[in-house]
Amino acid sequence: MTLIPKSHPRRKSLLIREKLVNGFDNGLVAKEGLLAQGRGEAFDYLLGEKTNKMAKTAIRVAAAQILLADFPVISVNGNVAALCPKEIVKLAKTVNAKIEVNLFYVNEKRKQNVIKILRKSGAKEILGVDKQSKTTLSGIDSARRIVDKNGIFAADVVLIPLEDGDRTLALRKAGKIVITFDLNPLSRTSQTANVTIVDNVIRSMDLLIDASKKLSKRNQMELKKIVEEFDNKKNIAKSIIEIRNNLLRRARFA
Ligand code: PTJ
Repeated sequence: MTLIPKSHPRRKSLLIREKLVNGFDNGLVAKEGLLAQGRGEAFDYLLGEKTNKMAKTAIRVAAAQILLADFPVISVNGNVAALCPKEIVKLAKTVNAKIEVNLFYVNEKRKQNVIKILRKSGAKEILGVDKQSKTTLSGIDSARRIVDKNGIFAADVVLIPLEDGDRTLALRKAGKIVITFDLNPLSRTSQTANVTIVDNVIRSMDLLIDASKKLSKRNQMELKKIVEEFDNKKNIAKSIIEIRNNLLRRARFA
């Protein structure tokens, strides 16, 4: 592991990067996952590397939406397994959701490594493992359409942090309510999801757990109101404006 001095101005960001590199070395993260991280870093930089008001609003709505679900499922890929496996397990327990390993770049060995880290983090049941319960989402031709018929396929609400646009679209077409974490407010996933948390998953997963705990005391009517009052497109637009404002502020001092 590279030693990052405590005084380094970009220490936090570099430590997140290290998690991904370690995840890659330990067979959790795909090569493409490192590129996805780089893209995320760029947007995080432009967003000011903090959880903004819009992300906090989306987190609250996401918590309400998951608590309203009959059958919520959290989809875990290589990047998420490297970044926040403990938080995934904690969230699943808090909101009574299933966990499904669902890789974009299909690779059996990597899948086993993801399962191992989730088990080590306390997960008892992990879906997407049993070959007998494999089924396919329509609308995608590649192997990426494979899901678990007792998991994502049956879910009404799916949490898909850092997802590919094609599959997000396929999930929406299959009638799922989709929640995502995506630092790029312009991505197809961000634009297609029902609730988009434009923030670094490593910062906001804990906030989603906290919001879920808080809102679990509310009744269904109150939760529905939170969801109904939310406009995802408007909220994403505010994040894009935030990026513009951050750039203008920097340009003034350049
Ligand atoms: O492990 P696999 O095979 O399932 O592959 C996972 C990746 C992430 C490689 C795969 O789903 C993929 O290629 O995703 P994309 O299409 O590159 O999209 C990832 C999105 O997540 C991009 O819009 C990034 O900006 C964003 N992103 C990257 N890191 C983070 C992030 N969003 C939130 N938090 C991050 N840490």
